[in-house]
Amino acid sequence: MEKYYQPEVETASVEELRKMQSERLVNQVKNVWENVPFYKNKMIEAGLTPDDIKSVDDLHKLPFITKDDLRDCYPYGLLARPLKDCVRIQSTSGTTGRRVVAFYTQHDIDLWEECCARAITAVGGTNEDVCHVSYGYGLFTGGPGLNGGSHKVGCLTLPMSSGNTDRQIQFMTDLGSTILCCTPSYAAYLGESIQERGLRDKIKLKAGIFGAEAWTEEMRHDIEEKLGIKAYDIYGLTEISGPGVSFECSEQTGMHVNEDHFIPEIINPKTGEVLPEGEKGELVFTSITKEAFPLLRYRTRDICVLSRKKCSCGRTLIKMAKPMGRSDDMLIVKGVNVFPSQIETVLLNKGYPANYQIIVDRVNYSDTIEVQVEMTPEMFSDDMKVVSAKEKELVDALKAMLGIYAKVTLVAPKTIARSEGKAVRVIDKRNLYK
Ligand code: DLL
Repeated sequence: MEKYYQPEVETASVEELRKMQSERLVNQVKNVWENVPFYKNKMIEAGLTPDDIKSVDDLHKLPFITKDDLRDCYPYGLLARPLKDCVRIQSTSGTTGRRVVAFYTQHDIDLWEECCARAITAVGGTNEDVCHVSYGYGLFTGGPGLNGGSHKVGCLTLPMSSGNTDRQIQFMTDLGSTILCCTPSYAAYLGESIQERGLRDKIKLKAGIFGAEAWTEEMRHDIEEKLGIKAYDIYGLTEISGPGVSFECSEQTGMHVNEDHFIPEIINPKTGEVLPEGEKGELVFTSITKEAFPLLRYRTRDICVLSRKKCSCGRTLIKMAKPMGRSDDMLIVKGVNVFPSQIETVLLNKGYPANYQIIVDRVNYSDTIEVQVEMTPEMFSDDMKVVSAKEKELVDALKAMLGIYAKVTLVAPKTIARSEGKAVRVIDKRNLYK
């Protein structure tokens, strides 16, 4: 029997949902008009007042908001509540200049945790479960979000955070973890480590909630087999609250969007035109219940498809497919958001020419990133010691910029293929989006 955390919403009729969305949208638009000068100015520029937004049908009139807007408004420019009402911040994994800081009131945290509780309930979680949370804790939303959801469901919650695989496996076997929450890469790695240690019979896992990065159906089957579980997807982004914006159910064919809090739209990323259900385009969200940090028509840059096809789980919430790519050049490497432009900045600052290539791969379920950089004829040396020292200097500078290790290989002048059109800067061998 399918269980729901909030059946009155999760199985509401489409009409009921639309009514709820319309009321909340109208209130949210009034709220930002009154409390966030940024939105008021944007609406005035677009010739709008709050009276122009009477229902979800008017949503398309509102201007979009982008990550650049968030950066320009950093840190407090989009706050819709006084700071004294805010109790938490979370932040994206992006580094200097690209960091996004999201604010939460206690009410915002409660609603976010409810969204995560819906996800846990959808995979069969109850107060009899032991929920092992191996997403990172801290500024990243993964750990705190699922931790809160697990509490709401009443699971015994293990706030493991990421890393220390031996300890993870020990707690998992000693305490009988039944639900695992982590990135799919880490789940696959844990599966492998458990098999290597011959402990497959000692674990009691039944389900996993895996997200924060793209993963394929092949990877799902591999994880399911290695861990003997059902593997479910979960999606979210810091800007819109964190994990639990959408979640997979027993059907495992896409994620139900928590539409009572986040209205999804699909747009043509080039023209901004809203596309009909079933068409592929960029996913846009409007947060209609957020108090501290409401975003209206936020462009996620994730390429996706929405579907209202009837779901066998009984939920009526619209479903989004697994993201199929991005409309910008952001890479997610080891769970960290990386923009090629950040890498270019480091290279240029260190006096290298803009002839470089970024090669991303996944080896044993762990992401790797290599930057091949051409030396100028003046820098060129065939003394290995000199070259290694230069490579080390770049590795350190990239680590400081990105927060992760990137291998650097310096190559002789004119060895990186020149392109006749746009330079091919990134070779992503992971084939994550199929
Ligand atoms: O990754 C929030 C999260 C934590 C989601 C734990 C799920 C589980 P950010 O670090 O802000 O937030 O990164 C958001 O990650 O725009 C997508 O490109 C990507 N992403 C998140 N979930 C998925 C998924 C968290 N299930 C960005 N499949 C998003 C594919 C995903 N991509």
